[in-house]
Amino acid sequence: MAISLLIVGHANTGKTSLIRTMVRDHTFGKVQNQSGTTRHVERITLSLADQPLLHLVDTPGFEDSMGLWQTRTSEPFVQLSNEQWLNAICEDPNYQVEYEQELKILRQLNQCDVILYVIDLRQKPLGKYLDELNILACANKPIVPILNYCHEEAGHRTAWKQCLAERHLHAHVQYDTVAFYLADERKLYQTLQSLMPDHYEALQDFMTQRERDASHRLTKATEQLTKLLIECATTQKICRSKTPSALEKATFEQSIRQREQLFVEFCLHLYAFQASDVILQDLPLEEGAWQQDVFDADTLKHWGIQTSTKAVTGAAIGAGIDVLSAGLTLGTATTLGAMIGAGLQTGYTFKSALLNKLKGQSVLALQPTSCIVLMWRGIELVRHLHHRGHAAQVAYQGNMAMKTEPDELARLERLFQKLSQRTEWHGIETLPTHELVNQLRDTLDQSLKD
Ligand SMILES: Nc1nc2c(ncn2[C@@H]2O[C@H](COP(=O)(O)OP(=O)(O)OP(=O)(O)O)[C@@H](O)[C@H]2O)c(=O)[nH]1
Ligand SMILES: [Mg+2]
Repeated sequence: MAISLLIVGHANTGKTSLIRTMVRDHTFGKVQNQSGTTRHVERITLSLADQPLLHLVDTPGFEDSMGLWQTRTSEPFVQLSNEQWLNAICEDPNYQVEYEQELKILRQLNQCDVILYVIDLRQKPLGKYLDELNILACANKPIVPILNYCHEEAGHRTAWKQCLAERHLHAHVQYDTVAFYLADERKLYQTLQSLMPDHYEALQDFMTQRERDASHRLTKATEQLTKLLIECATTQKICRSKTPSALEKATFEQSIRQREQLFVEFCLHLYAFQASDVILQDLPLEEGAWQQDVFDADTLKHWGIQTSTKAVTGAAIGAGIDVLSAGLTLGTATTLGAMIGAGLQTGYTFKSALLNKLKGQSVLALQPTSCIVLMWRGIELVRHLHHRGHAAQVAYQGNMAMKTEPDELARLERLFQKLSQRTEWHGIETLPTHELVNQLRDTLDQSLKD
């Protein structure tokens, strides 16, 4: 038999949000920043290996608990036991209209195993909330207080803990339904394990599965981000003149942005969110940050060519490049063209880039600094989705903070510079086993670890 959890609390404390986050389903119920959003009891089930494990029962919020609790000590109920009062008031025609919402909660009390009492920590433990606890205690069922909004500043945590302790409610759980942490969720299931020992093993397996799923999602997202970065770093667009036209630049930028958008969509699907959960601002691409000089010293070195000047440009080719593999000094562009045509071992892409340059064309490619921006956006997005509760209402717009130390920045620039030369990796399905790919993957793993 599955465990039945009754989710109760004052209106607008986040009951429906808690269920959405627990089931990772943003479509459950209706969530709104106003009281009285949930008007009816609604259920959803969490399963383990296709067997129902937990029934989560959402209820309308308490509105007038003080009035309801007063009836407990008035005629005709004062002589009754707590349990008898609960049953009697649910049936009494005099109270059906006044306490319509509250009675919907009370009618569920008999059928549940555990009550999760959701507290909005931004509110002080006022009398009306304490009366809700008094009413719930009449059912003689275990109550687990859920301290919601636990990641908000300046909550009333201490005052609440004190009030709960006075009512012998020591095993509370913090659980922010918007800023979600697996460790908080684990505490909830551990509390359930102690209350429902018959379900200990099943709850343990469930937690293990959840943790495995979370780690699997992170691995998938990291792998996809590695692919995005390699794909973008190796994207090149050959332009028809020495200076790329506005249209050529726009097309190139568009291709990078589309690739990033595909990554966002992949992550949204992976973490079971919808398109409206992430509305990224456009990738900032500065004018002029695009044109890569494929003839810079590093690029040439990669192909076994040593330049006589530090930053040789296309125009300076004629001034002299030592082709070490051939042991020759090239005097003119024509000679170089002939060398390439004759099968210089520099790889197809570089050959075509050289030839294009010689033909008065140019190449657009992503600068290492733009690759780093892309990387940070990706890391922040994955981090956000990993901790985004399924009740979150505000769309994520991206975090542009570049928290990189100068040394690390220089290392990343060198890494992306080297990656950008690996144009043979552009568009490949499976990433190669290569030191550069490992370095990139390690960088992402490290950043996503905490
Ligand atoms: N920042 C933050 N907002 C939350 C949290 N939990 C709920 N909210 C917001 O609080 C509002 C109310 O959430 P609901 O889940 O509808 O609350 P409820 O208790 O089901 O409300 P009723 O059905 O009206 O009783 C929504 O705007 C939620 O987005 C939380 O942990 N942190
Ligand atoms: Mg609700």
